[in-house]
Amino acid sequence: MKTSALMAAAAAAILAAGCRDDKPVLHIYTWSDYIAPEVIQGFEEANGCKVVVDTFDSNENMYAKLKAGGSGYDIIMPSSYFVPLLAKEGLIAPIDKTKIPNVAKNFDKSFESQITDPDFKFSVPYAVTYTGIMYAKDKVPAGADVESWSIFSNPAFKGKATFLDDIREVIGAGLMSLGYSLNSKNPKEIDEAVAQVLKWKANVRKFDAESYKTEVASSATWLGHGYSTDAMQVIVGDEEAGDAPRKDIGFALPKEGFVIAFDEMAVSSGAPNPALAYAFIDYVYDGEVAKVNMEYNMGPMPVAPGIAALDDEYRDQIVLKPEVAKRGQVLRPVEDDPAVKALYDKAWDRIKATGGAPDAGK
Ligand code: SPD
Repeated sequence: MKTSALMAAAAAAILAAGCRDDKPVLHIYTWSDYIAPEVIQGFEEANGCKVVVDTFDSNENMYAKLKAGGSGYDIIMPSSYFVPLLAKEGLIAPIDKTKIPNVAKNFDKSFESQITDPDFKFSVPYAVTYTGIMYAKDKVPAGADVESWSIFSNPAFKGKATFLDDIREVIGAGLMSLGYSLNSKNPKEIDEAVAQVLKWKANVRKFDAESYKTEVASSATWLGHGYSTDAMQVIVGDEEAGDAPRKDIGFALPKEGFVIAFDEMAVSSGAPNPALAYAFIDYVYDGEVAKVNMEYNMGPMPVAPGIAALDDEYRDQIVLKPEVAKRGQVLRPVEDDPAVKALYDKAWDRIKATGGAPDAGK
């Protein structure tokens, strides 16, 4: 049977009308692979609603979209260090704590020093990621130290390394490798960090905050500057999807220091459905929901009963050991100071404009 284009369009329209329902919709704007599908489904069933998730790959891109207006999002998940800027610009609304009782009940205070808004005035902490190096074990030459940022200058990785497309992460790696604070506001230190990153850039085929996850897994990339949650999801594998653990892939947190970055849940100031937004924030602070979410994410949420309930096989991979955690540095805001922001923006422009290895990824 042959169907004309018009008939096909009519059939599609009838089908769409038949499928339409009037459920309320919660729109979430977040990072990729960051909310367990079971959590979304559980929330939809419990609240008779539909959840639509859109993703961003950097705080800067998220901010640009919000500034352009008309996003229609209810919940936004900026990193903690970005919350002051969004609050200052009126892009997120003050939190009504009376609507999220699970947060006061279950927040794990041991994470308090890692967040920017400990009174939850504009945001509620969601989860934390650690930034390090995801690598293909069989490509690391004998004697090379994968626990050091300096591995990015090893010629064995020419055209096979990637950096996150993220201004604070990249400049921060440069700063920490030189022994400076991740949150430096010192122009001389930032200049030195740029020079360091440019040395590494001779090996780097691209800046990308998402593709390294699958590319290290397929050996298109051998060294990926990346987030702990993304790397651990690949390394541990998705049991239910039948993916075996990847023993050939490693993730290292460099000895010179690594980034600790909390991501938060904030209610958009133009939220079409703030009631559902609060219901979602409260839902993910339930201990059992948080456990499921953490075991999907492979990173900690500051939800005490959720951490207590983690299966032993996952606990060691999700919760950092204190001796490792002490090497980490928490990303703090610099973006709300226009002079410092301009310093970082200029440094980033120089990094992006200079050098780089030809794309050897294919
Ligand atoms: N796929 C999850 C990525 C989460 C990244 N969070 C931290 C970003 C700070 N630059």
